[in-house]
Order: sequence, then structure tokens, then C-alpha cells
Amino acid sequence: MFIRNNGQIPEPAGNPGSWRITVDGEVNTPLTLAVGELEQRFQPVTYRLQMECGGNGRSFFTPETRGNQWGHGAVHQAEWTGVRLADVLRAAGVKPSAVYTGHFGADPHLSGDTGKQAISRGIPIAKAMDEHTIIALRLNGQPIPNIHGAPARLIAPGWPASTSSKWLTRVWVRDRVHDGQGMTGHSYRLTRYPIVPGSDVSPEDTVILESMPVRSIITSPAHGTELPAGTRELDLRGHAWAGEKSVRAVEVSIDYGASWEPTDLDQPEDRFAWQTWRARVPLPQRGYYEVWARATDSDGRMQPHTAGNWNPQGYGANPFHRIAVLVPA
Ligand SMILES: Nc1nc2c(c(=O)[nH]1)N[C@H]1C(S)=C(S)[C@@H](COP(=O)(O)O)O[C@H]1N2
Ligand SMILES: [Mo]
Repeated sequence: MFIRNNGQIPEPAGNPGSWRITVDGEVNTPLTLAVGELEQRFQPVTYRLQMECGGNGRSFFTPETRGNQWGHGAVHQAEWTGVRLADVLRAAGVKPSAVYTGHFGADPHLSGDTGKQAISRGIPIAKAMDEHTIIALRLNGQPIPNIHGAPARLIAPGWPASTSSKWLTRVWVRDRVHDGQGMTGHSYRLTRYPIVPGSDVSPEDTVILESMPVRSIITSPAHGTELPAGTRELDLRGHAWAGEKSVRAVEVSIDYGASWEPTDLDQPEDRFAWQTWRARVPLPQRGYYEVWARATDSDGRMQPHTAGNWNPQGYGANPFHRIAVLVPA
């Protein structure tokens, strides 16, 4: 799994069961619940969920944008067990004035200033009430490792992973769009209209990145694999996902996009799980091949060849994944 932290990593909780999470703001009864109470009061759910950083693919933007220069690797999938955020919000009683959530974690700001948040993002109340938005308490059946947000982590699947607060301490239900750290300026925002790459855009001409776009990755073979001499067939496999949508098709090319072959694509194992695909493609002769994969979502939108849609902090790039393999004589 990839790891991303915007602040300092908090010390592991001494007694995870007594870790407390507050739900307040536009609710009838503000609640503070210990993790142990969450487990007792609410029905457990287990889902396989993929999670992708909003900046996955950032390195493909030209000119370069600020931030981690991710390739295709800022994504992971795990089996998460927890309770539905909706159940907890219903227990607190969501007021009609509720518009958005604001999430808070225990990680200190990089500066050490206790008045500042490392990151504090949120989601519209409808997404918060989605049955797949959970407060996760276990990862692959085990306690969550500290680095992934122990003992409790919010997961808003299909949205930029920055909304999935680790070390969750508070969900503030707001009567307006949350304005915490990472919600304003150019953070996690796309431009309202296409801009000249590298140029300025005023924050009023940006919109919050919500669902992540369609994407596929090739997980086997590895980039740079030298195949046995004389190989004439290549087995490929990988994953594909599309934020709130599903993936309709994944195709592969070994001739720089001149021709494309279909792949076998599985249904997602859960609503926000990635979809596994596999293909066997003929390799006509010895030599150097690039393998490209492209996915199409359930609305018919396909991954672009390049990272278009340039935006100041480099979000939402989803160009094809390309690997190279060699067939020696
Ligand atoms: N509390 C807290 N939650 C956080 C972050 C953070 O810095 N602090 N980073 C976010 C971002 S930007 C990403 S991409 C994911 C990374 O999750 P992972 O480290 O478990 O892969 O966590 C999100 N949740
Ligand atoms: Mo991220």
C-alpha cells in the first residue's frame, strides 16, 4: 500500500478501544464515542475499497506542478471493516441545515503549531450518508497499522483519498461547504474551464475534485521485464476503477495505440472495489514492446493518452499506464 502524510505521524494510541471520536455541528445530539462503543452500538460492515490519492499521476503533467510526483502508484485496495458513518450520523440526528462534513485527525501540523490542522477535508452530506462511507476500524481483518490511521479512519471511497481522514477524532457537520485545511485555494481542485498549462487561475474559477476519474494499471508483468527468448504470447493482468462509476472495458495495445485488443474484465467484488482484468496478447516477433492499457467508464469516458486538464496542483491525471518488455532472440 502507498503511504501519504501531510502532517506529523502521531504516536500509536496506547488503548485503541478508548480512542474517542466526536460528532458535532449540525446535529441534534452531539456525540463523543469511544472506538469500543462504536463496535458495540453499530452494525459492522466489511468492504473491499480502493483508495486513490487525488494527485495520483501528477508527474505526467507538463509543466510540473507542486506536490508528490506520483506515477501510477498512489492507489491501494484493502478489505476494510468498520461502521457506517451514516449510522453514527443518524444516532446524532442530522439537522436539515447539514450541508457538508469536516474531518479532523490527530496528526499534528508539520510546524508543530497546535492551532493548525495537518489536513481537514470533508464531503457533501449525501456522500457522508452513502452506505459505503465508513469509519474503518480494521484492515484485512487486523487492527489498522498506525501509518494507515489507527485506530479509526474515515473512508469516502471513490473520492480523493485526502477525504479519508486517518487517526479520526472528529466529524464536524457543517451548514456550508467545509473550509478546513486542504479545502480552499487550489487544494484538491480542478479548473472550471480549461486553462493554458502553467498559467494562473483564480480560486473562484476552480471546483472541488469529487469522484476520481477512470484509470487502469498493469500489475503484471513488471515494467522492464526481459521475457524468455522466443516468447510469442504475453499474459497481462491489472486493475481498473473509476471513482463513483464502474469500468465498462479495458483494452491493451502493443503497437503504440495503432490497434487495441479487448481484455477479460471482472465485475467489482464490492461497489467501490477495483476491477481485475487479464489478457493474453500475441507477440509477433523478437524485440522491444511497449504495452499500453486504457479503461473506459460506465458513462463511456475513456482514459486520455496524456495528462490533460492541467491544474495548478496537479490533480486527476489519468493517462494510460505504459510498460516495456523485451523479447530476446
Ligand atoms: N489525518 C490525516 N489523514 C489523511 C492524510 C493526512 O495527512 N492526515 N493524508 C490524506 C491523503 S492526501 C492520502 S493520499 C491518504 C493516504 O492514505 P494512506 O497513507 O493510508 O495510503 O490519506 C489521507 N488521509
Ligand atoms: Mo493524497
